[in-house]
Amino acid sequence: MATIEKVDVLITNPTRNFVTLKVTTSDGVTGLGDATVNGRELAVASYLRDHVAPILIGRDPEQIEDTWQYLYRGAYWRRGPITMAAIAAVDVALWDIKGKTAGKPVYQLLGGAMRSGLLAYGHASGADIPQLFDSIREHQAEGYRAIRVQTAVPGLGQVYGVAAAGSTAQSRYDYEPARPGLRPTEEGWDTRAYMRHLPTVFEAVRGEFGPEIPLLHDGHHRMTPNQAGQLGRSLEPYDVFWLEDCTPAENQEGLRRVRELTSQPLAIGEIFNTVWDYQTLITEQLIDYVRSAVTHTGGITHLKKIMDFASIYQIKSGFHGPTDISPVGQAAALHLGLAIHNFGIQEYMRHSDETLSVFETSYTWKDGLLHPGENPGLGVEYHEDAGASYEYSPAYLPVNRLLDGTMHDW
Ligand code: GCO
Ligand code: MG
Repeated sequence: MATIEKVDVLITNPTRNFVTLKVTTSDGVTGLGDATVNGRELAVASYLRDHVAPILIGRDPEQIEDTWQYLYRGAYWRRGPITMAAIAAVDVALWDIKGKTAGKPVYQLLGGAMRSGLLAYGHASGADIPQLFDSIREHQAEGYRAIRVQTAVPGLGQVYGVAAAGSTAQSRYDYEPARPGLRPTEEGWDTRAYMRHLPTVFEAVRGEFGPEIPLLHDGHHRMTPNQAGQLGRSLEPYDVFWLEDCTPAENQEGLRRVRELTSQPLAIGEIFNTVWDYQTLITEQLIDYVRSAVTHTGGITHLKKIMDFASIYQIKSGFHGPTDISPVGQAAALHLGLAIHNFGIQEYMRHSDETLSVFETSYTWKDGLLHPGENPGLGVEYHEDAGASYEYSPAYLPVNRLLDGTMHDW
């Protein structure tokens, strides 16, 4: 029997920080897992290096579920983004190894392909309507068939989801919210101004681009349930595919109020870590899409359980896929998305060329659809020399204040 012989934590910064776990077996097979938690990267690196790597050595790499339970129950301190990202990295690396050992892509081990490709959406944004239209057209030219729409809000400065003014098409395409530096930058926020403005944006976009194209929007945790219900109602005429993170959903029951007020489809979960965060949302059908990333939700093993649970309630996937999910995390999401019945849509932002020089991927993007490819395992190679040439440097997500200075959700 092969055993786990070596566990390495690889940190790199090819335009943004990534933490990657590399597990090597006594047969020389390697597996990769993404352990990147944006803005808190070194905490997961230490968790893995100091507390997980030593207890993995000598274990059977084939025992994925047992290892998952060993790390989850064995920690005693359950859940949380750091623990669950660390467990996810191990889990995904073991699926990669299992695939390589079997000579099959991971999606085959999960039950095989349910579809020929995965519908993906990209991030269009603009400081004003003409810039937004340009950005939507650029996305359409890149092949996107579904597009997320974010704009600036009159009277406010830089806000979530909008690439900095004057950015080139390429940087607008690669919008990235974490900023390098030793402290978070601060943004200003006014929920009422946002709620007044957003329906006018969707009216303009539907007027220009017609009724067909799926349009999405991210509220980024900023509204109360009542406000979210009001916004959802005002978006109903524009057939918005989903309104994401309309409230900070720690209080799952709060979504009951949103559902009372609007039939607008809702997506939640990019900051969740376990099935327990979804329990009320799923059993009461308070959401339509699960937004988790494999990276932040305990890996393929746990996210598959969440999706099977969600399938009973006709809730679909909309896995998190911004640039802070590494190509390894993205590949894992694609294998899972291809194999589950209740796939909905996949978020997809292309990584920078520097990132792709460290992580060589084999997933494909064609006619608006992603596919994980046919290579055994996940299909991602990590070039360690290239990775080592990009040193970690601190970067933080911004913080948000209301106009009177009160700290608000970012
Ligand atoms: C999204 C997310 C991201 C997050 C980012 C934080 O919907 O893609 O909201 O933009 O803000 O992943 O690290
Ligand atoms: Mg989001």
